[in-house]
Amino acid sequence: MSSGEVATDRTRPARPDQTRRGRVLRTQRIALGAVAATLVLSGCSGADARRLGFPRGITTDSDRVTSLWQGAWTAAFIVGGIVWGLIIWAIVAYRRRGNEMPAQTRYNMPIEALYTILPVVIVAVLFFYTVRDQSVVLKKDPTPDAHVKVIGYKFAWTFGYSDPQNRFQPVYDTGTNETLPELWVPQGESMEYTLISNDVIHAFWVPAFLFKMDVVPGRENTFYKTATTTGSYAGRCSELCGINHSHMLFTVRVVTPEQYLAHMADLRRRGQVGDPQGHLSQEYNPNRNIAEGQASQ
Ligand SMILES: [Cu+2]
Repeated sequence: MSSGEVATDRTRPARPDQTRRGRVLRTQRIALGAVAATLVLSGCSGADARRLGFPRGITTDSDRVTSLWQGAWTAAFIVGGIVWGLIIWAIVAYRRRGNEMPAQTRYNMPIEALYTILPVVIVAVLFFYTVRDQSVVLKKDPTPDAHVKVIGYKFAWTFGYSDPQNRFQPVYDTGTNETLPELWVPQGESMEYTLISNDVIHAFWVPAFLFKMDVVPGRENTFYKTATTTGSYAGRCSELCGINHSHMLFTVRVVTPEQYLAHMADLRRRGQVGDPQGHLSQEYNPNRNIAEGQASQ
């Protein structure tokens, strides 16, 4: 290029609207990049992000519970956005500009009525959806396909299976020193859970069920669930029940109905027949599901 050809596009000043658009586009690109990087670095897929931190549910009412969770968070984000916006607007619009005392306003009836009525409306809407979904999730099933009695005690679980369809006689399972207690669940069958505590209040929680319920001494709590996806899932106690509460773990194994029946036959072969009550204190060391020495760590 000769010295006479200096006046190129590069030296021509951009029009103000072009510069502004460029800046907006750049900001948008950075924001999108930041969102994508957050999702990738946190190992989050689009579906994971849409669940807002909820685990993937594996029962027939998972979609309903997930929607309730998403709806509550959406309402919270909208209210939060409006409140943060108002705070920032007030900080900027009414920042100190001199030593004069600003006009003092009080007893603004429309505003006072608004911030009294609006929270009541928000709580009423959240209450409506919670009660609607809770009544479905806790609905009694008069003809369940399977039944398990869950006994919680310091600091383990025992599961006693009986069959409303009379395919097997009652059997029970308590886990071993090496393995956590296992709760076997037949896929696609409605299972009745009866929760019993032998000592203090525990809480039966399977995160993949998107559900937990207290296990209260002197009271039988019941719920029904139909698991749809086979696999192994974590289960735990979610009520601080004593010194080894954090060790009160179990594994949920959702299997096909055939595998479920085979496992029941297996428990019978092992002689674990009858009601589990009465087998706990003699057979079960409270820390039996924890390896030797681990309990003191
Ligand atoms: Cu517990």
